[in-house]
Amino acid sequence: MKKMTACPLDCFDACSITYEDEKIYATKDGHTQGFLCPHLNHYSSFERVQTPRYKGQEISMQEALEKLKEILDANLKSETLHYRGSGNFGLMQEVTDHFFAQIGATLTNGTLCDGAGEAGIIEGRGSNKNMPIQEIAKSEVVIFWGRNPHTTSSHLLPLIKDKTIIVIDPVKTKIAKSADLFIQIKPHTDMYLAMMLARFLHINDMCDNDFLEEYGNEFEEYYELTQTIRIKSMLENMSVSLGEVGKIIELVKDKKVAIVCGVGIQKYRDGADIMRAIDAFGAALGLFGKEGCGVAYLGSSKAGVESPFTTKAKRVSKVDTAFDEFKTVFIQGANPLSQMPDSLRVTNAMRHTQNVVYFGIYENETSQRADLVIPAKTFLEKEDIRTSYSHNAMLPMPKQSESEVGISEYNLAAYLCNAYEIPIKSESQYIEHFKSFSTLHADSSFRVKEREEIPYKDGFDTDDGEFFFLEEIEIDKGSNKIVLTKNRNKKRKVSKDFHLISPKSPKSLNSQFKRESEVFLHSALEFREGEEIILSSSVGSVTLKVKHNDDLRHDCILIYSGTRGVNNLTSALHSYEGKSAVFQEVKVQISRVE
Ligand SMILES: Nc1nc2c(c(=O)[nH]1)N[C@H]1C(S)=C(S)[C@@H](COP(=O)(O)OP(=O)(O)OC[C@H]3O[C@@H](n4cnc5c(=O)[nH]c(N)nc54)[C@H](O)[C@@H]3O)O[C@H]1N2
Ligand SMILES: Nc1nc2c(c(=O)[nH]1)N[C@H]1C(S)=C(S)[C@@H](COP(=O)(O)OP(=O)(O)OC[C@H]3O[C@@H](n4cnc5c(=O)[nH]c(N)nc54)[C@H](O)[C@@H]3O)O[C@H]1N2
Ligand code: SF4
Ligand SMILES: [Mo]
Repeated sequence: MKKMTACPLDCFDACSITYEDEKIYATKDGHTQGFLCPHLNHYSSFERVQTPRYKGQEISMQEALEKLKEILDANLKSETLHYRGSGNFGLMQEVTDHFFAQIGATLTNGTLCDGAGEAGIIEGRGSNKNMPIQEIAKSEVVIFWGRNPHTTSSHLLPLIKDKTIIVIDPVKTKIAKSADLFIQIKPHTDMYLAMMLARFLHINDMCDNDFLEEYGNEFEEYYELTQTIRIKSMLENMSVSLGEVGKIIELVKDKKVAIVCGVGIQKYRDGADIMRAIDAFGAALGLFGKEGCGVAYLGSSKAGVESPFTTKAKRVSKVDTAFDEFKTVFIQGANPLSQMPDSLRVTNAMRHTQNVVYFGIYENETSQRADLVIPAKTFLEKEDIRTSYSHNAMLPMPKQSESEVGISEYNLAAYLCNAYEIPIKSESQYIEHFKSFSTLHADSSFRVKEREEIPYKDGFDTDDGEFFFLEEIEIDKGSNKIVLTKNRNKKRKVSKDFHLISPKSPKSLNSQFKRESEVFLHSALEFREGEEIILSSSVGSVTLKVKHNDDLRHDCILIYSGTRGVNNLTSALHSYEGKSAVFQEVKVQISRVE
C-alpha cells in the first residue's frame, strides 16, 4: 500500500514522497511534481553503518546504550557537549537536546549555514519571514542571486519556466546559461552592485515612492550612502559593466520581481550587510507585502512552530567549538571533521576529547574518529514530521518500514531520560504537538498556521514598522594580478590570490552521498586535468586533482562542500553579525611540484 512521507534532507524543496514495495516515489501533486533528485532516487544504494562499535569493536545496541550511559556517568555533565548538525531536518531530531539540556550539558548555537544573511534580513525587516516558492511562481522576473537552483532547489525550475531570468553569480551555472541576463560578478562584491542598483533606481525615478513613504522613510539617507561608491572604479572591481547594471534596471521595471538569494552571497564576514543591501534594493522596488514579489532566502524551518522540548542550556558556537574543553562530545546528524571550517583545528581539538560519540547514518571522518559509534535509523524507519525553510507545508513522516539496524533519536533519548529519571512524553504526543501548529489548506496539504504566504503586508517587524536601511559600509577595493613564476624549489607557483568558491554539489548533500574529490579551475590557468596541485590559504592546505571548468572566472577556484580537505583552507572566524561560518573569506594560492 502506498504511504505518504517526506524527504528528510536539508534542502529548500522538502519534497513529499510515497513509499511502496520498498521503493521511494515522488508525489505528483504540489511542487514535488513527480520527480525527486539523485540523493533520494538512489537512497537505498548508499552504504550505512550497520552495527554499533566501541573503540573499533562491534557491540550490540543494548551494549552501546549502556556504554553511552557509563560515559555520561563518568564525567561532570557540564563537561559534556551535544553537537547536532543538519543531516536530517525532521523535528524529532531535537528530542535529544531535551535530554542533554536537562542533565546540564552544553548545547551549541551559531551556524555553519545561513546565519550571516539571516542577521542582515532581521536587521532590515525586524524578522526573517520568507517568500515561499508558491509566491515565486507568481512573479514575472526572477533574479537568482548567489543561488544555484539546478543543484539546490530543482523543484523551483518548472515553476519559473516562462519568466525573465537574471542570474548574478561568479560561476556560469546551468541557470546562467539560459538566463536573459547573466552577470558573472567578482565574488564578494554583491553589496556594491546592490547599492548601485538602488542608486540607479533613484536616479531614474524608478523607486516605489508610495511604498518608501509608508515603509522606508530613511531611503534618502541610504541613497546618500550609495553615492559614496565611485561608480567607475567599483564597476571595474565587480567586473560588471554599466550596460549590465542598466539592463537589470530595464528588466525589473514595473514587473513583479522575486529576488531569490542563496547562501553564496554571504559566506563572508560582512555577509549580513551584503544581504541587507540586496534587501534594500528590494525595498526600493517596493517588493514587500505584494503578491509574486519579494526577496526569498532561507527562512527558519521552525518558524511558527514551538518546540515541546526543554532546550534551555549553556551554549557554545558551532563554528569554532573548543571540543578539547569537553570530556564527552556527542555528535548527532553531523560530520564536523569535514564540514566545520578549519579542519586541522577541529582534528586537533577532537584528538584531546576523551569520548567522542557519533550518532549518524553514514561512515565519515567523524565516525572514523569516534570512540563510540551508534547507527541511527533512516527517516523511513522512524516516526517524524518536518517543515521547510522555503515553503510553508508541514509534512508528516510516519514510519514506513521496520529494520534491525540503528535506533531512532526518540528511542535513544527515551532510554537516557529513563536512566536519569528525566520526564519525557510519548513519541506520538510530540508528533501531535507539532501537528497542532498546522492547518489543512485548500490543496489538501497541511501548512504551518502562523506563516504568511505574503509576509510584510502590513509593514515590517522593526520597532516603527519601517525598513531599516544600511547606515555605513566599508569599501574593500581588492586587487588581482595573475603572474606565473618559477621559484627556486622548482615549485611552480601561481603567485595570485584566488577566490575560493565552495558551493553545493549536485552529487552530494554536503558530506552525505556521493562526495566530490577535485578542485575545479579554468583551463586557461594551464593546469592539466588530473594533475595534483597544492592549494593553500593562511589557514592550511590541501592537495587535490585538477578538473577543468570554463564556467569559472579566471580568478576563482571551486571546491564543492563535502570534498575531503576543503575546510583545511577555510577559517573558523565568525561573521560580524549572525554567528555564522564564513567559508569563502579566505584567499587561496596554488603551487605544484614539477
Ligand atoms: N544537491 C545539493 N543540494 C543542497 C545541498 C547540497 O549539499 N547538495 N545543501 C543544502 C544546504 S545545507 C544549503 S544551505 C542550500 C544552499 O543552497 P545555495 O544557496 O544554492 O548554495 P551554494 O551552492 O552554496 O551557493 C549558491 C551559489 O552562490 C554562488 N556564489 C558563491 N560566491 C558568491 C558571491 O560572492 N556572490 C554571488 N552572487 N554568488 C556567489 C555559487 O557559485 C553558487 O552558484 O542547499 C541545500 N541543498
Ligand atoms: N567548504 C564548505 N563547508 C561547508 C559548506 C559549504 O558550502 N562549503 N556548507 C555548510 C553548510 S550550509 C552546512 S548546512 C553544513 C552541513 O554539515 P553537517 O551538518 O555536518 O551535514 P552533513 O555533511 O550532511 O552530515 C550529516 C551527517 O548526518 C548523519 N545523518 C543523516 N540522517 C540522520 C538521521 O536521521 N539521524 C542521525 N542521527 N544522523 C543522520 C549522516 O550520517 C551524515 O554523515 O556544512 C557546512 N560546511
Ligand atoms: S530535491 Fe531536496 S527535498 Fe527533494 S528529494 Fe532531493 S534532497 Fe529531498
Ligand atoms: Mo546549509
